[in-house]
Amino acid sequence: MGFLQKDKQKEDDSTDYIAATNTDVNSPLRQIAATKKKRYGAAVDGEFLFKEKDYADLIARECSIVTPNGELKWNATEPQPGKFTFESADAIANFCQKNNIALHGHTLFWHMGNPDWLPYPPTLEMIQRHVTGVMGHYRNSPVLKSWDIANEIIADNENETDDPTYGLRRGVKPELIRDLFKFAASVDPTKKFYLNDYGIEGATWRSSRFLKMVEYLKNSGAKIDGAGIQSHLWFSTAYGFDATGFSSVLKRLNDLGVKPVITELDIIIDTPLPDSIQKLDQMVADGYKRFLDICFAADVDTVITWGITDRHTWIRHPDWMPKKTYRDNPSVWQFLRPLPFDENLQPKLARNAIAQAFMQAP
Ligand code: 9MR
Repeated sequence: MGFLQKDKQKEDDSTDYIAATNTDVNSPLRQIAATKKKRYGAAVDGEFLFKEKDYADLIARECSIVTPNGELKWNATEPQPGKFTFESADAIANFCQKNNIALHGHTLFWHMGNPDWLPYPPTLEMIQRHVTGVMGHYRNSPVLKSWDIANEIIADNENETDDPTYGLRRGVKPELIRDLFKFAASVDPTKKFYLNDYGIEGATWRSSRFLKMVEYLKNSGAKIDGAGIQSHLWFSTAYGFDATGFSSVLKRLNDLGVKPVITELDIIIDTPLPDSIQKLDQMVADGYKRFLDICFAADVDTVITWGITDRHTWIRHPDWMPKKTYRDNPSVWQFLRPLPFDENLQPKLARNAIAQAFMQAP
């Protein structure tokens, strides 16, 4: 029996939890996650979701939450000043509704994914118009439950900021982010609000600044419910993972009453690369298991991978990603296997590792 041929899951969350009592490692990840009152999901790309039925079926089967890859970014929703378009984002929202999947809104504020006319940072006036238009459109959505209010506001590194305290990107002031969060709460306080960032999965310069910013938002009375920990993780045969540092980031967030949420997980294997695809897949799987065990020990309840299949992954694209041809399969892309399903949508060791982590979660 093919892995994908089982019936699509159409239950609502509560029936997901009930149906979840009889799961095994091959059950849909959304159901396995539900046995622990958790969610599994993926970033989806509308461009493929409505063209590739096998991909859409896989998303519907496995996911209880999805994030649009690009459809809710500023360049998609407000391509001209004050002119809003929601066609592609709404198509994803409708898909979610049909398949009983929650939608995570990504993102209202970022330095990328913007139309050319938009300065960074935008003025507060531009931000308010944007937030009013976009959050307002989804105010009554039955599926959209959470927003990345701001994404990647911390500078890439300490040489690229004029702000030693919060480490914000040049030109961004903490007050602007506070005002953005406060304004968003005036438009739609019913959703969960996240501050989302990368490179905070350990004791790093970025994670210490991120935590300070979370604290600042809390102390200034802004509504902030969650911290989006993107988790584009890099592993290699040469270096490990800062488990202790990551655990303390999670603990600090929990202590602040800001829920850590894994928003963009994928695993990139850096050079030196292992010498076979099998070893590579095992490394990726081990990475998932190791990382998720730490997350679940800290009570994380939502895990979103950035894509679900190696067929569609952002890491194929940037020039700076490591590239290597394997002797046993001379395709230049073979080493890029960061996600739970392969290019043919067959489950990989990584999928099994994610399932095991959910099953073993406290
Ligand atoms: O995966 C996304 C890619 O297709 C887009 O071209 C790019 C720019 O909009 O954004 C990618 O997604 C990013 C996400 O929005 C924020 N964190 C990093 C993700 C990978 O680059």
